[in-house]
Amino acid sequence: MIAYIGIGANLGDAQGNVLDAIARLGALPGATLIASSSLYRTAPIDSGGGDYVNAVASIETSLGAQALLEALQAIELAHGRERPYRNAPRTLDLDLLLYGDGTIATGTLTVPHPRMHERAFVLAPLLEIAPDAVIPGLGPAAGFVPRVADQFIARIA
Ligand code: PH2
Ligand code: MG
Ligand code: MG
Repeated sequence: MIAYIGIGANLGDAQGNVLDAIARLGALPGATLIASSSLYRTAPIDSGGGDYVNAVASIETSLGAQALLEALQAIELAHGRERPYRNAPRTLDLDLLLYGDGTIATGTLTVPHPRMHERAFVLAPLLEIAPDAVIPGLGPAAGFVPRVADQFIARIA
């Protein structure tokens, strides 16, 4: 299965945390890193704190979606992730964006990520590594880019 993971951080060494997360994704038992995007500096959306560093990675994995989610949460915890309130500034956030062409809705997991098509910080890095990405139920990710043109995002050189 090919899965796409959204990566974000805006606390501590955000850039270092994002790079470490990409390395840890590739080192997961049952996963191989396929591609990772550039890092992007992005304005917080519905969130306090400073600018975020965001990226997207793709992995080939034999893990089921729930097992993958738990692996992502373990990496977040390794970076001291705390959840004092919704969308609080965070050392590391790993979101399962796409899991093959699957749609999943359980109490703990919704795939595709329900807000991914509204966020430039997801769409730009996703399209960098997967220009033809399709969001199940919504269509080509590229079609949503014009609607997020007002959200600040800059590729980090
Ligand atoms: N994540 C959020 C809420 N807002 N804004 C930016 N720029 N980047 C994020 O990763 C982000 C956000 C919830 O996970
Ligand atoms: Mg998130
Ligand atoms: Mg999250």
